[in-house]
Amino acid sequence: MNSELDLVNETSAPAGGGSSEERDAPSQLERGRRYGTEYQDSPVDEDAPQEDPSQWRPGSGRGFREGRRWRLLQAAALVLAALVLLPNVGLWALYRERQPDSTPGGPGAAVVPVAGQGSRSRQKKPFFMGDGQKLKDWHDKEAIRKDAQRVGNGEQGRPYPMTDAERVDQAYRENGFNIYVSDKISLNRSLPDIRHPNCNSKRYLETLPNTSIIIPFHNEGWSSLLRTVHSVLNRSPPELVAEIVLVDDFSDREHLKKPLEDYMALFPSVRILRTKKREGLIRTRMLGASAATGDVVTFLDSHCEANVNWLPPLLDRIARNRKTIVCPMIDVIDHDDFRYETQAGDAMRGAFDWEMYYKRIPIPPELQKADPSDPFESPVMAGGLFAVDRKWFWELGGYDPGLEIWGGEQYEISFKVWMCGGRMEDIPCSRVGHIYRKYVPYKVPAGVSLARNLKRVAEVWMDEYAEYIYQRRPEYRHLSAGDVVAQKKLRSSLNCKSFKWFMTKIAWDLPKFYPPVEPPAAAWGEIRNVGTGLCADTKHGALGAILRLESCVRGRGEAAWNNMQVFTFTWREDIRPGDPQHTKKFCLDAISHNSPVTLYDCHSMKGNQLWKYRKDKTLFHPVSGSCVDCSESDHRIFMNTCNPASLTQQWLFEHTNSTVLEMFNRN
Ligand SMILES: [Mn+2]
Repeated sequence: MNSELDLVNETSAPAGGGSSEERDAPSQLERGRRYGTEYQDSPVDEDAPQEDPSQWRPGSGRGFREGRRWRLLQAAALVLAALVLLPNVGLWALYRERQPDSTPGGPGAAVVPVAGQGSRSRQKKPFFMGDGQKLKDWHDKEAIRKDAQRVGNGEQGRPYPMTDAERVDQAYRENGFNIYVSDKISLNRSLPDIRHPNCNSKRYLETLPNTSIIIPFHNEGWSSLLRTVHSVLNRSPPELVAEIVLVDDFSDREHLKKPLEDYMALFPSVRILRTKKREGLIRTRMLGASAATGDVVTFLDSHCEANVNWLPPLLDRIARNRKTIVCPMIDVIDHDDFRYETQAGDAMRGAFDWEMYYKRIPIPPELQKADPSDPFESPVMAGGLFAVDRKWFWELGGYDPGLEIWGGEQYEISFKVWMCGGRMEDIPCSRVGHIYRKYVPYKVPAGVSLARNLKRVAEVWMDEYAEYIYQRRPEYRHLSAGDVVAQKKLRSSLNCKSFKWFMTKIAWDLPKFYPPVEPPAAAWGEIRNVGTGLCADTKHGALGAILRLESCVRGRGEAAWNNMQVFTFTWREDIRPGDPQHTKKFCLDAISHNSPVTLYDCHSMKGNQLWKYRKDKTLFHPVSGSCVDCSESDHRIFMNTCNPASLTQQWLFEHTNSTVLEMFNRN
């Protein structure tokens, strides 16, 4: 859980624990790296997610002024048409049908007050699509053909050949990714079409709702922000884009002021809003949504690239069921060389562990579709990239306005939509790349607000399951969540189901990977070598530490402080520093039959972190077919050909649970 769009990953930490590099933009993605989201400040008025318009000012008056002029013209045209055509009801109806959808509100939108523009209503036939609706191929064949011909730096999503001058720290300092490289790549660069081949023949509804595309940003790089906008304009059917709303969260970089306004003046569908003070990501998104006029609101991060035909597959699902929130597949744009590739594992379900770290889990066979390119249900969104029917978003209360700065909001909206009568899907035929930053280049307030956000989500939505979090994070138990009365009222007025229902019907496969109650460990305590009488030690148990032999410190009081000799052989069949109640996220890891044993991020996928503690007291590593050995003279611990007769390959755990061990060894 981290910052902006951020997408997080297996190893990232929720609150406080995370280093700053874990916090990046929108929500969470995961990929063997860490990512985060960021932001926000004071809560929005609970009853008015539409915002106080005085909070906002249009960034460039142009957007609003021209919009107003256009609407005036349109109104005049309507009056004229009415005079001419009113008697002819049929013609009149036809005329209205053919009106371009440039009026705010859009089809089916109810009366929704919009920031800065007062309330409007629109009487058009409700946007409703049956399955009988005509389908169409939305691919822009001409654009695809032209893209395929492009050559140059970063084209086709290829890595940019970095020079030493471009590899310097300075290139990353302001953005957390290499802006020198970004600047060298065309704003209109082509991307590889890495969708499932079936996506090419997919047809979507001929009549789709249009969307406002909300892009919050804070001190974003020039080329990365512009490439986001260009990719959306280049790869979206224009009639589906009601507007692109850039929401500036109080940036101070010069290029984001007048230069950005001048540049965007070239694009009539783009408007810029600016906050008057730093609001944070969650609130900035809400502000963008409150000003939006499209039928649907689509949130993107400010350093993304939309891939081929990304929009129709999203809008199609919302057209068929307006209570569906949809997420594109989030691809990875490398923060060094900008190559474009899929996340590890590609299509997976969004989940969480009971410390509320965002996780991804495989799609269980029961939910796999005959066509793997079909939409699939996901319990939790990664965070920053999704589309939602605008009215439905506000019926759900938008985000909890009490969420601050950044983090936790993806759980809130996810739990809410599932429990309150909607659903959520990931759409494999819609792909958007996101730059996962190396680190977040600006200051993010410490973990306090994230903890508070998570506590709010737990208190409002998780019912008795909140207890599982408090057991792991006792510091959350007495933390104030602030006033959650309005959120609980919302939950009851929307007649939302219980969290137990969510865990049973939607995230039923999650406990297999992240059980609320940790199953018993197989062994724990010190690991003493029989041959040498010495103990396995990781010193401070830090990531990357090499396992070595040291004098056993158990019961030696102060001497133990400099060592880390307590390990747990967990139910996942990996070995982690720490006692069973407080294991670290690092696992004993070996890469070959003669490598040292090191601590590496736990991936929970067994593989090279899977160990067997056998009856002959050897620690067997199935992947390499070798055993843990050691040498008394230089205190090294290393993998070696198994020889159960060798005393240096025999190890004694301080405590064992024979039932669990037998179960493991039966596998
Ligand atoms: Mn981001």
